[in-house]
Amino acid sequence: MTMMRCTCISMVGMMIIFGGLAGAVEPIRPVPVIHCTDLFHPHDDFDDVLDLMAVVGLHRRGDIDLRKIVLDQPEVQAERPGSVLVERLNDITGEDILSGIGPESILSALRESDEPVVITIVGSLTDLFEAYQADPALCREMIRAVWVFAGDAQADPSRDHRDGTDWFESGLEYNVALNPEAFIGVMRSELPIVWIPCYDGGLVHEHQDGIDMVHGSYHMAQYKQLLDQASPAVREFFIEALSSERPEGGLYEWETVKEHWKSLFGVGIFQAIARPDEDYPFEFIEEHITVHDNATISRGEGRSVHLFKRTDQIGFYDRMTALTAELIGAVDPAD
Ligand SMILES: [Ca+2]
Repeated sequence: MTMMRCTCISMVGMMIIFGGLAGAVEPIRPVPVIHCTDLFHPHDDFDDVLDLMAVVGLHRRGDIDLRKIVLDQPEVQAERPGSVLVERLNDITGEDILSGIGPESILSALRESDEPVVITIVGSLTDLFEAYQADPALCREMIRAVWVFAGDAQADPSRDHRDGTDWFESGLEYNVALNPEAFIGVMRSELPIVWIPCYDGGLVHEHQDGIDMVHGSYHMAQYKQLLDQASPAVREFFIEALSSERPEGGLYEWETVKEHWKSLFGVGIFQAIARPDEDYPFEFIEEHITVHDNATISRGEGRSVHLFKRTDQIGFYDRMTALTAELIGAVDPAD
């Protein structure tokens, strides 16, 4: 993001919403982060594993202080615990990153924090919504910003979503459809919101649909590029985690999976939490939104949010892939 271009947002406002201002070479104070995710093992969507690797990479690099991984959907966690993957990365890195389940795991991390925390959400908004309902004063005081990776930038997208069709005839984006009430509640809350819609105009039917988006984070990356700076231990973790989807068991061959492409939504964007002033293929603009009762959002009037916007549509996929590869490369093993 180019700070100078964001004339609509004051520098002071950006410093509060984001982590602070610092160049690439200057040491920065790690920004405390709670990462809320529908990470399961075996996974539903492997992008949650890559998001985890990205936030752990930021933690290892000292950009963020990853206070907790909050694991969405307790009933699924009981069967397919995402905590397994957090613990494996702890083993590799020597870190002791905590994981937890349910709204209390957010509230306890907020109570224990000595400064306001950034919350990132890449699954349903259930846990934060319930935490906010239980203790709105604590959330208002101790949450610096909520980075919401969910929804569609258009209230009535031209290409339908598959999910949540009982809420909205064209369907709701997947993370919204997991719990529309929670999405509505958080987006209407008094918490500062950084909104990163997953899509802009509906699902991707053709390659060009993904390229044309302005406010959607959707992008495609090839595994060999994402992992090109990964240590052998991290690549082994990646192959084991990805292979958990194989009904026949066993491990994928790297030579085969490295050619595969993956759709992603968060990953490299997390870098802007602590380093908002670097050169990214995106920026954040001030936008006013109205959150409708059917969990769609229209832009132009209503509450203020910081909205994700691509600034380099042609280069977006490649530059996002390079950003993410850098973060995965930072998940280096313990010495
Ligand atoms: Ca997810």
